[in-house]
Formats: sequence, C-alpha cells, structure tokens
Amino acid sequence: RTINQQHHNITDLSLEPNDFLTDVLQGLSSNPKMLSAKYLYDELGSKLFEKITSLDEYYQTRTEIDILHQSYSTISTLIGEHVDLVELGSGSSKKTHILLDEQRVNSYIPIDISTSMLTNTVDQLKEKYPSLTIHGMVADYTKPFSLPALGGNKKVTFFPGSTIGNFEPSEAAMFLKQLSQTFNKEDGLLIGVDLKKDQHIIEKAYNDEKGITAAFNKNVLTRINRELQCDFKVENFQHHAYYNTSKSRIEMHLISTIDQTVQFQDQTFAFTKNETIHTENSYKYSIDSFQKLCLWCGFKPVEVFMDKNQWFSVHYLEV
Ligand code: AVI
Repeated sequence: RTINQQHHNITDLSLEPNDFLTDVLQGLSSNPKMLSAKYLYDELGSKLFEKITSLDEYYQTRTEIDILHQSYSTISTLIGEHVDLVELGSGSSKKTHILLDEQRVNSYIPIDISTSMLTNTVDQLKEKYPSLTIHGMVADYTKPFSLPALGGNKKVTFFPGSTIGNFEPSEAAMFLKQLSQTFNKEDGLLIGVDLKKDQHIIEKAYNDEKGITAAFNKNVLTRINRELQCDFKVENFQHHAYYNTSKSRIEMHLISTIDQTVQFQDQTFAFTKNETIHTENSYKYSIDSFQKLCLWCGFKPVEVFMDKNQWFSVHYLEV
C-alpha cells in the first residue's frame, strides 16, 4: 500500500490486525505470560516513549546525542557523500537531524512501525529539508521487507537508540546477519548500543519518578482492550522493571496485583496475584560482546564512539 501524502510517498506495510490478535493470544496462553515489546508502540505508546527519551533518569538518548555531536566530524567522514540514509525505528527522527546534511544525504528512508509517528515526522522533515528526497516506510523491520528502489548510491543504515537491545541475542544475530547480506561493499551501519554499567543507574532509567515508563508499559493493555475488544482492568496491574544480572538485561513486566480473570474473545485468562506478563527485555552489551556478535554476523567493526562515562556506544560497521 502506498499513501501519497502531499508531495512525498509513504509505503505502508504495517501490521495486519490479525498478527496482533494471534500474537496476543499466544503470548497470554504461554507460561510465563508474555507480550512482544513491539506492541508497546501504538500512537500513545510512541508518544510516551518520546517522553521517556527526555527524562532525567533515561540517560540513553541524551548520551547518544552527545556522542553523535562530539564525534560528528569522524562520523560524517565515514558516512561519506551522496548517500542514501536508511533509519530503522525512526520515531521522531530527532537524532537524524545531526546527520541530515542535504549535501551529504541524497535521500532519507525513515522506517517505523507507527503510522501516525512516521507520517508526522515525514511532514516535519519535509518542511525543514525541502530539497531532500524522503521516502517513509511503515514496516516491522524485524521481518524481511524490501527497500524502495534507491538508484545504487552508497547506503548507510542508522539504527540508533539501542533498539537492538530489545531483541533476544539470537534474534539480534539473525537480524544483523540478514542485514549484512543486503549490504554492498561500501555500505555502512551506524548503530547505538547501551552498555553494561552499575545496575542502579540502569534500573532508575526504567523506573522514573514521574511514572512515564509505567504508563508506557501499561498502555499495551489499553491498546489490547481497544483494538482487540478485551477487558483488562489496567488498574489491577503494576509496572515492574529490574536488571537481570545473569542475562545482562532489563526486564519489564506487568504484575497482576490481585487474583483475576480477563475475558478475551471466547477465552478466559486467569491471573494469580503477583503473576506477571513479561512485556520487554532490554539487553546491555559490552563493546567486546557487541563486536563479537557483529563479526559473527558478517560485519567488520570500523570505529566505535563512546561518552566519557562509557555508558553508551555508537558503532560504525561495514561488511
Ligand atoms: C526502544 N528501546 C531501546 C527502549 C529501551 O530502553 O529498551 C524502550 C524502553 N522501554 C522502557 N523504556 C524505554
């Protein structure tokens, strides 16, 4: 499906409602119960995530932005000129403005799972960069999909925000391997990866004082109620996020605060008090563990950039 939006194209390969239904039924039937983190990003979820990125506790976004600014001259040399810039999970494209020099970038292809987020972002970018070719895509980039025809320029894929950390390591490996197979010799991958550090710093980032992360987590239940006609009582679930040291990951859960049942289509799901729905993992890497993963997937590390505390990393890789 292609939506012609004023002067630019948006290709919409968004999820079919049935995928959502099947995944939710499967996730709630499994033991322990789980929901895929990608379903956190409906319109409100994407807005809440945007709010998270400017919270004091959520060090990731500002640290990555600082790294991109500080290392801009090296990064822009690596990116080169007349490139097609593809961004995975573009959201508000906030970080991309640092890289979007109209001299260097021939076309920009933002890809996001949220139609409303992508549409708004493309509109704003078009105003700010009138001569830039923008081709937005609404797609689940964790599944294979084809990019629009790009005319054979060097391609740089930007995957910021440590979203790779939301993949299981085996999924991350599969994803990176598939991505490397679509790369030509000159192409580059610029990817942001959150690093292992004092667990209290990480835990605070997922348990902010204003409760935005809690609202973001609980919103998945509101979304299920609305889109799949379910009757979750959201007030009977509590946000819980903690660092699982042995797996080097933050786990986000929704804990049932009482014994309860939830009616869903023709099925009933029972929750005991304190039972959880596992809604997200956010893996943290070391430079070494991430580079090993990339090497195994067909990428060669070219450069890695970090902040002075070594809390966050941005890697540039080629095949
Ligand atoms: C998008 N992703 C990298 C975020 C993270 O930190 O794992 C999502 C998020 N979940 C809770 N807060 C932010």
